[in-house]
Amino acid sequence: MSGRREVLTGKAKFGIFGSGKEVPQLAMAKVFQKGDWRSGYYRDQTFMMAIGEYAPHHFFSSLYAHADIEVDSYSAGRQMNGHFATHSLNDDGTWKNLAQQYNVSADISPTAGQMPRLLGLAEASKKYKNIKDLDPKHKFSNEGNEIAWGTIGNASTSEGLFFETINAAGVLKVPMVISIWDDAYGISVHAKHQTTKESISEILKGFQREGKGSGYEIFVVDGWNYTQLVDVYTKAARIARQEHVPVIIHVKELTQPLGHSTSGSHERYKNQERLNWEKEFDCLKKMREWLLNFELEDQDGEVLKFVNSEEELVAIEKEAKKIVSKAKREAWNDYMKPMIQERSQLLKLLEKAALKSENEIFINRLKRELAEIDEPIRKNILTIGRKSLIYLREEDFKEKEQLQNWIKEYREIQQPKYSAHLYSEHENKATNIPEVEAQYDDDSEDFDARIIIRDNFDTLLSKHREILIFGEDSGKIGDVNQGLEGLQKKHGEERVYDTGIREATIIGQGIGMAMRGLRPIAEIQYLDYLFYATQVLTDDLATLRYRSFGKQMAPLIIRTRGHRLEGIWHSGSQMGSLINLFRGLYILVPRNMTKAAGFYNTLMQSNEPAIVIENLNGYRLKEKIPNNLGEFTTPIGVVETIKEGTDITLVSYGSTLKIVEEASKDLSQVGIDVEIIDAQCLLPFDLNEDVLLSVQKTNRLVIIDEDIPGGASAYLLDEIVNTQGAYYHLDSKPVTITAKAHRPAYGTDGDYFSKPSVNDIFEGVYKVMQEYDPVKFKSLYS
Ligand SMILES: Cc1ncc(C[n+]2csc(CCOP(=O)(O)OP(=O)(O)O)c2C)c(N)n1
Ligand SMILES: [Mg+2]
Repeated sequence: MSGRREVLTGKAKFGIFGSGKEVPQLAMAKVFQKGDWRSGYYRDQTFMMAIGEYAPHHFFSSLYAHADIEVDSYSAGRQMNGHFATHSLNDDGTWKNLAQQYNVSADISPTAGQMPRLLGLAEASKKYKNIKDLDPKHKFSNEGNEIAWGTIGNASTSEGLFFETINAAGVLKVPMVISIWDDAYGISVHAKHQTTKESISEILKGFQREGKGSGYEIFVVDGWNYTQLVDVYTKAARIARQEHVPVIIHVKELTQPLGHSTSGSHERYKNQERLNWEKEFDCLKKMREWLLNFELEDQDGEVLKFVNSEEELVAIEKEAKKIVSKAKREAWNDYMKPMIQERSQLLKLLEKAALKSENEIFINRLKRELAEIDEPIRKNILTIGRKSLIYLREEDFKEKEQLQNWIKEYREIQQPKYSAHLYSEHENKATNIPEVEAQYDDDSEDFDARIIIRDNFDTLLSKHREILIFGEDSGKIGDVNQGLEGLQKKHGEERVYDTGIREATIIGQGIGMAMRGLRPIAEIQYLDYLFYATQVLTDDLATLRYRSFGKQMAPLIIRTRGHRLEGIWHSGSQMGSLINLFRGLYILVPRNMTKAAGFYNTLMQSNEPAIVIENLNGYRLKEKIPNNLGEFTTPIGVVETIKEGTDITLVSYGSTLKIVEEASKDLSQVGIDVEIIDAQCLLPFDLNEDVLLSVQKTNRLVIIDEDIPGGASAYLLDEIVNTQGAYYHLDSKPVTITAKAHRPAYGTDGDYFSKPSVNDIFEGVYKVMQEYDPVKFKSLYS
């Protein structure tokens, strides 16, 4: 109720609480051990308090979105309240000892989005159990004894991710216990619209194991019955921990006493009968009755009780309310204090500047406006400060300079609170790993390029025990292109293995295992099928470091293949969508297998997530095998000039570069000398601004892209022209040559008419030169 009031009085924007789900969470907390993991959702407030990771002060601080990780330790105010997390990382980015602490993976809001990651968290236990010496210091695991505990609302089990995870965990046989908090509703929508037969345990019955066979143990229990809950949770923990058998606990008969959130009331969608039942069966009310009536005779015949009378219980409740009220006051004061100080600093500077300014009246008006705000926040402070500079723009005096400096500095201090930790900010961040060139023996010969990938993975698997590679067809046959040929046999089925066809949970496996100190390489067979996992990638993986303010990470490497393919579902070219949705990951687009292998080697020296898109049509092309496999690196965020030239800069990436190179030969025949730059990485792009240097020389720019118009080419153009400032050096309009707006048609002609061809590139570049010098370069078509 206290939290709700903070929203109603405007101190907090929104609130979502754990009411009606408290008692089963106590039972879960009882059996949750150090080293275990939770992957759950916004209702788990009681659980978090019961394991000691959520105090009343914290409860209010996160409601106010206190932007300080020491205060709102879940997200430093970046997430709504009720999104929990513990810290896996020290301030310097190194791992804490996860085996000796309670672990809560940072929650996300999309319903069932916690499920794929849960699978990986549970699978990590299996790896720590089955792979010898994987964690000799027991920093991550105690021989795989940890359970991954999932929680999910009844309505959220309607999501595909829930069913995909249930099936996959049954196949993998991992120590995962999923609790379903069933209050018969999802916001206002009743179970009859959500779940067949209105019962999730009823429809999951086919997963129940029989005897020693595979499958789940499934429990159904009433959420208000504390003793039964403790019994069920004790059994569930034993089965999952000791037998590595997944467990489902369907916790029924829970309620929504305050409705879903602060956004609405449940009287709007429940009838009187249901409302009466909810009052009667509120789990706290039932537990209170149980506490009052509890009696147990010990060996000496003495009767043990929790409380002796109703009055004693009321006194405890009163005391609890006092603690909460005090915490609320303190949390609010802690939240406001720095901002009140910051406001007075600005007010003083405004006052001084006003005295000198011809616009004194206006500045004083702004000052008054700020001073009159009861509870000023940073937006108020900066809005006024920045507006004042408009009035001062034509004046020049010391006090104005002080004001300007204060505003600049204030922004520099405040902005990171909201923007830091999208990527690693530690020394070994991926973009800090230096280039180590591939080296070759004098007599090195050309081989099918897949061999480089394969032998490089072989070296990495030998070097790093914590690497695990998995995906559809990755195990037995060593991937569809044989980049992993023979590696399962050599490194074992626990380390190189097949999965079902279920992209979202393949990524989930990777995220969860990466969060527990392993180095998974999850394979998505073709780039076009990555979209099944898009929600998991964009909502969970890409935001993890950001949403936990750098306190959690999942250094997952995703290996896929695409580039310049044919057909609607096999085009391999949707880079623009990745760039837009996957900020927080690195998007790497190597032009050949040596470059790709170099990226894997770079990533293994760092601890950040990335997607490497190999060229599907490059595995059988010939490349020489470097003699420093596992060691040479491709730097991240660095472009490479693959042909120098003077007339025009061409930027492209992936296997389109082969076509660009071909076109460049034709162009040189007509006297056009192009410079070709391989972008190599789309996120981040060209940190050294080498393309700018090239444009300074050529004064012309063409971007060639296999993606749709406005896709990755628009991004590259913006980066080069706006961010790098190439605009100032251009003598011709910059041009993008892209695929058509539709998905590519199939077949060779489909490709020719869908994606940029050698002709398209020749003509596009020629046109730029023709416009510049029409006498030398005659029009091709008129
Ligand atoms: C993918 C997605 N769709 C919709 C929402 C909005 N939403 C938030 S909670 C919720 C209902 C969830 O109900 P349930 O799973 O039963 O959990 P409960 O809140 O009842 O505990 C919905 C629809 C969301 N967060 N994510
Ligand atoms: Mg519900």
